[in-house]
Amino acid sequence: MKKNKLFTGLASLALVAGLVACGGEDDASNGADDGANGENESDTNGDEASEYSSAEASYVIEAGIGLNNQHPQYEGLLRFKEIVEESTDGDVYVETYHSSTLGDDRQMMEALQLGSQEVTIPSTAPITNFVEEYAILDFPFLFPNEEVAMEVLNGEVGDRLLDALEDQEMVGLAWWENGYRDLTNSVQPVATAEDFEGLTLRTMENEVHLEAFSELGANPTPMAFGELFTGMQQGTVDGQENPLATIYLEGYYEVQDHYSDTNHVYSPFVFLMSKQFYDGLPDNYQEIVRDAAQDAGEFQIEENRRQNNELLDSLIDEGMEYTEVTDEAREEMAEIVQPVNDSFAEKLDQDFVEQFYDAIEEAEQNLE
Ligand code: KDG
Repeated sequence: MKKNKLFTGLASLALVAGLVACGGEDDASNGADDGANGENESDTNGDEASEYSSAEASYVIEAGIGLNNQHPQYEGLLRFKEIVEESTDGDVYVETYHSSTLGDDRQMMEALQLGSQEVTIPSTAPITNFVEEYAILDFPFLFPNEEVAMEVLNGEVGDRLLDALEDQEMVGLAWWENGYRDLTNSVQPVATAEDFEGLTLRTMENEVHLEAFSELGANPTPMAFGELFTGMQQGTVDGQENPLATIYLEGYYEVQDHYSDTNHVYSPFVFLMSKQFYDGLPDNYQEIVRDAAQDAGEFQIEENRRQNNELLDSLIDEGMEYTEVTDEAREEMAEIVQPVNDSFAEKLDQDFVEQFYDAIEEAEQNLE
């Protein structure tokens, strides 16, 4: 199990503070040799091998993600495709697109709202621009480990967040996992909170991230995921933060020197479907896509955790310098950003915030 090496129990601390204040066919382990941006060039974006065809299907799902075809997220998407096509005997056909071919997270969500794209699976951070409650998921140092996070997300409070998407013309079918985010940069080793000073860091489009990194002394700048590799290559940003699997499989070692296991925030993915499309499916197909998103998600989560846990040596082999971040250093970072969590928590529905922190506490007890 990958733990946030810091704080079992930090969530309860945050609770007090907050409330007082207010299938792929690809080998996913070989990003190193696959050319620019860690991609496997043999892949045919949009048209993965299948015994079915879009021409014979009654429904076609265009599913796009930002990550490349080496990432477990894409493997999960291929598993979704396989289950859906087999269960409907090809009557629902799934076209899969990776590497932001259909746009960045925000553009793809907007396309879902319009009904011009059917599926995307973003990290939760940019969803905050559509449903403000999602901000809570990106509070730094919130979840003590992945199991607690998943227990919370698959419980009532997670359902509440998924239900809230419907007003935004999207249906949340399942929680998938990106994992704990770590830091890379090309300027200096980052071991302590002080080392963030002056670093220009690409962040996702999310106010919590922007404020938290500012609080740490960095210069955060929001940028679409698809522009990040070039941004680092050209020196527009000094660094970025993402889970280890992304860092390795996207080939960031080609343009970054230092990696630190900050584990500063747990990042979930949400499997989103266009509401317009979902509502137009017959009941039995709605059930099939729901179950398929869940089942493919279980596979994705397992594979994602395996890779997040195993890829450090490969990253070092590629020449990145690894700086281990101690629990004390994480604790200091957490203290510095806690006021950001508290001020965002104050802006949200207090009932929801309380329910959310209670759910973390309960999940911790259940999983002890
Ligand atoms: O496919 C998911 C990506 O589009 C994105 O959400 C990855 O965490 C991410 C980031 O840093 O933008």
